[in-house]
Amino acid sequence: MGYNITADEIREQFSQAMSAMYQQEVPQYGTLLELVADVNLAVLEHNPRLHEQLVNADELARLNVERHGAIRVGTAEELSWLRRMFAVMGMYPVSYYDLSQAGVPVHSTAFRPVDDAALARNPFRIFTSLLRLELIENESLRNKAAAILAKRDIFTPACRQLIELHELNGGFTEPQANAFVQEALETFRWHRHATVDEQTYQALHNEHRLIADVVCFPGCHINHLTPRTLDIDRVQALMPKYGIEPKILIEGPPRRDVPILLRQTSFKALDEPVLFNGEHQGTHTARFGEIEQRGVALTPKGRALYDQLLAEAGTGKDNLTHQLHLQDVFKAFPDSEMLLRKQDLAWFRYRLTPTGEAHRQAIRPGDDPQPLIERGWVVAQPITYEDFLPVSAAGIFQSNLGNETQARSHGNASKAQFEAALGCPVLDEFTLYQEASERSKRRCGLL
Ligand code: OOG
Ligand code: NI
Repeated sequence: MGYNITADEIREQFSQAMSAMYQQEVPQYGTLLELVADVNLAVLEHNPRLHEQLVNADELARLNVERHGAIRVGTAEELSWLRRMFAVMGMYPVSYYDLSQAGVPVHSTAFRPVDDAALARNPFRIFTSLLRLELIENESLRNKAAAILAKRDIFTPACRQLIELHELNGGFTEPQANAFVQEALETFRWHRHATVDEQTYQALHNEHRLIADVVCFPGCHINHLTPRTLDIDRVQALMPKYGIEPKILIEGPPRRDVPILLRQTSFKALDEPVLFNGEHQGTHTARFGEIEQRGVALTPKGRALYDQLLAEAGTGKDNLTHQLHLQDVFKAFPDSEMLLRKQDLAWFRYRLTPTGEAHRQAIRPGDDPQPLIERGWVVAQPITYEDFLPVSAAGIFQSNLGNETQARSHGNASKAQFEAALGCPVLDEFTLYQEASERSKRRCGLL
């Protein structure tokens, strides 16, 4: 039998199926996709140089399929099964995020592809948070939540069987892959029927809205999907025209000539009808839409400077003031590809030009790429940031909890506990970017 379906193909199929399902569930997300597609088209039309850069860096093809989503789970067992499910799609846990710094009782990782070809094909990521019941102070409520979670199964039996089959055989046939995508989708589908009565829902909700969201439903519904835009300021400005109410602040760094890391904004979570005990009507507010603009990944040195400047800037009450203030503070962050490279602030991928190929034998391991770039032998392309930012994620969480501009506290990280629940260590994002950069240097003979 031919186990001939690649992980990339399964991920691509799954990401499309999720997007189709979420457009049906939350029609505003469909509107957001249209808005982002319109803006991206306009940006490319007006900026032929950017268009060409994206084509050369293999970035344009992935732009229209690119998105991330987010889910929240309740138990270690759910998290470790998700790890196995995402592995089938070539998605691995990268980085640890402590969201308790936002007053949110979860910690998280992002499942995503890690190698160059997989990222270029479809970089679908799922930001995955695990509820930290130990942060619920009320003991009886904590026990109640744990008991409710212990009873549910967020995976279909066929889904579990297919995951085990894949682990056994190391691959899927086409019918198995199709069945897997359909079964996996069920884990993330929205259910209007809560698994608890209204009193229990309210008690958990009063402790923290997020706890009710994680505990009271039969699955871990996808809570947002996020397309990638080339101009987030424009999308933010146009949202109201499309009937979408944006969150107050765009999170992350300011607008720059060379975009760095990740800028994000979202629309507010919708009030949706739910049923308690199969009949009693109520509402639940959890699901929203988000957009992101991605820039170059930063080295540890660049990231330290980013974190420092972001902390210095603080948060603002309205977006215009906040962005102007950010731009002012971020004047301390060099804003040209050459300076970012020279000062070792960002990661780049190196390629030989045809002239460079012709002079390959003149290039020595350890050579400084800069003069070769100036001579036209080598080009350096910014490596796109594929991960998330804890302060921004905190802002996204908070905007949906109704206290967006609240001060951010220190948190209570517990990476070891998270990894124990996950069943493996998370990968280090800096190592992944460094390896990508070094692979490219080696191909050029620079290493
Ligand atoms: C996740 C929020 C974080 C992002 O893009 O930073 C996030 C959630 O609300 O579950 O998705
Ligand atoms: Ni998100």
